[in-house]
Amino acid sequence: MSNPVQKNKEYKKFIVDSRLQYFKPHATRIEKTFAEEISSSLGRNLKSIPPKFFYDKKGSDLFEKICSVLEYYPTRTEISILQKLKTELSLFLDGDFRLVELGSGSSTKTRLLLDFLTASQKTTEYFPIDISEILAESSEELLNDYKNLSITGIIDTYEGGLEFLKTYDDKKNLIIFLGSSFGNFSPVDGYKFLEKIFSTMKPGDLFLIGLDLVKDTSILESAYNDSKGITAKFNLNVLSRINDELDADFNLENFSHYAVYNEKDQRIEMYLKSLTEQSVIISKSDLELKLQKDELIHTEYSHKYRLSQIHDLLDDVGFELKHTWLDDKKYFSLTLVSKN
Ligand code: AVI
Repeated sequence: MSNPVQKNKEYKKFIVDSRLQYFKPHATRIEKTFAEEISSSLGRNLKSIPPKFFYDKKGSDLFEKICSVLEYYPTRTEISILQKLKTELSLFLDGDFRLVELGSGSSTKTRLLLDFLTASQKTTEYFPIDISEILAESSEELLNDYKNLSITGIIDTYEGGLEFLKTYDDKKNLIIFLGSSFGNFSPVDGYKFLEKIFSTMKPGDLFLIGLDLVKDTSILESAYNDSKGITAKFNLNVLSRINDELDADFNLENFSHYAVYNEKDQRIEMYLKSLTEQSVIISKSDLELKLQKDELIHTEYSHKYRLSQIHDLLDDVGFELKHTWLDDKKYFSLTLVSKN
């Protein structure tokens, strides 16, 4: 990355060339450290590890693999909807839009939208918001492939990036949040997050959200218990990460992956199950963790929705519904809303 050349409020601006720039917050923000978050989430009676910690380099690679296992239908289904949606999107775009993506996303999905936007606009700006600096690698390929594209990356949390966008300029934004990542929030946090997106948007901006739908329990449970065991590796990898980064002594052989669908709460619940009574030291969190045999450490919720719930939720926040696209099997949805 090049040298910082300009400051914008509490962000530093890094100009790489005329088509690529990044903003990164100064390190002065007070955020809880990994060690502190693990100390409080594993120090409770009902033990948990926040799912955002899945995504170190190995975890992100494993997630990429999950996306192409046979049982995990969401990614390929969402791609199939995006393929048919992109031409219909023009009905809802009046004028030029910047593409703002929460998460730097799978390039296949981003590219489907960029294909359409760069073909129909003279120039297109892509604004990925992502805490990981992986942005740098994918940007180069995108700039090579789309000559009328420029990229402004925000290396920050989604909330931080949205706050940044709010006062950035007057251009119209098409904000996308794909992959049913929204389903990993708790309902309360999810609602707050939608309010945050809504408050960021100017009248005329659009928001496209991809959400997984309620379906047969067997299909859902297979998607999170794939036969190749990739999801299990992904789940267990968070313990390796804690071992490496927080100086802990989890023995991965003493844990198993457990994922089950809770019909009442409409969510896959993912846990790590302790296979024996054991104690684990997490040095940097200053914690001695005591686990009973069969005790569960919660690692993720993945909520599933009914169409009416999606529409009610978006409506409650204040969005105006434009359109929902589905695949033939009605497994997955993409909903476009606006702020008027
Ligand atoms: C990132 N997120 C939407 C995935 C999901 O389906 O909830 C994470 C995942 N966990 C296990 N498999 C995939």
